[in-house]
Amino acid sequence: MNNSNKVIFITGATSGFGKAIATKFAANGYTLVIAGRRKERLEQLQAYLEGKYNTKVHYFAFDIRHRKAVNEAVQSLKEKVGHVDILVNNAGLAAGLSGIHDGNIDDWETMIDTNVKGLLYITRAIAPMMVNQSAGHIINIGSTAAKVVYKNGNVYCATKFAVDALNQAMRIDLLHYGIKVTAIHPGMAETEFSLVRFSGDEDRAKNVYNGFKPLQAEDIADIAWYCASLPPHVCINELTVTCLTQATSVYSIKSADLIPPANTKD
Ligand code: NDP
Ligand code: 8X3
Repeated sequence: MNNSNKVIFITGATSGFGKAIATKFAANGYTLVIAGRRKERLEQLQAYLEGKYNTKVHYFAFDIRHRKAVNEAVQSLKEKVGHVDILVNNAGLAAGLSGIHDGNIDDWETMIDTNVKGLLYITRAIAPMMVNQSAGHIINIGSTAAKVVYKNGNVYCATKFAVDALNQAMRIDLLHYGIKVTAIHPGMAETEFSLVRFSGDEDRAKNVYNGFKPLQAEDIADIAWYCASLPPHVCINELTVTCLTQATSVYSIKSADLIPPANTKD
């Protein structure tokens, strides 16, 4: 199918889910707009995807926390690309894992400014384009942390509860314009997420995923693709997805705890 006139804008495309979603949609012929702070990674991904999939990739390097930078990037996007069919609000992070009584307030501000305010800045800038088109799809990346709070997750979970609420609110506010809104709420996935959360401590980050097979970024990209390629009259409002061994933010097991098939000879 020729999707080259379709444009997807993905925030947080320099790694993890965003990069995998960019790759998936490039492979399916979309024109891409990718964003993140790390310009070299955006340049590399642009060159790789354009070379491999013969599709057009635009990139914008900016910090989603800076409203002026967001608005400038979107203005430039309007001039270069003209329209956006799909917005993936993916950029986000957890910083630290501490009690409400001893958490780092700078970390709290970083998470709120990125996961909530940054998402709002982008949405406020792009949604009017979709409203003018009376068409579009916003995919918000939430988390299992948007559904169930876990110990020391306090502010990260609060930002993701906010994403859940905003997802529901967007669906209502944009309903009359034929704009789809979908939240994908992933559980534990091995990306750079834990490395960022634990300030580059590789051992601590790896340890989060020890003893089970976590979600991979490509799993979320496949799901985003599925949500985006449904017939026009079908909208997935939200879905929660975890690996086999995780039920919620607080209930997960190791692969070794999976009960093998009963011995039929007994
Ligand atoms: P990664 O750390 O691999 O990717 C995060 C992306 O967000 C990067 O591309 C990063 O780009 C971007 N980003 C972070 N801060 C900013 C900022 N201030 N301005 C612009 N871009 C920013 O993690 P994931 O792929 O796992 O995370 C993607 C989303 O998924 C996040 O919202 C996260 O909360 C959520 N999530 C992750 C889960 C997991 O277990 N991995 C599970 C559930 C949800 P750069 O640094 O270049 O700016
Ligand atoms: C990221 C998954 O479990 O670390 O949202 O909160 S978790």
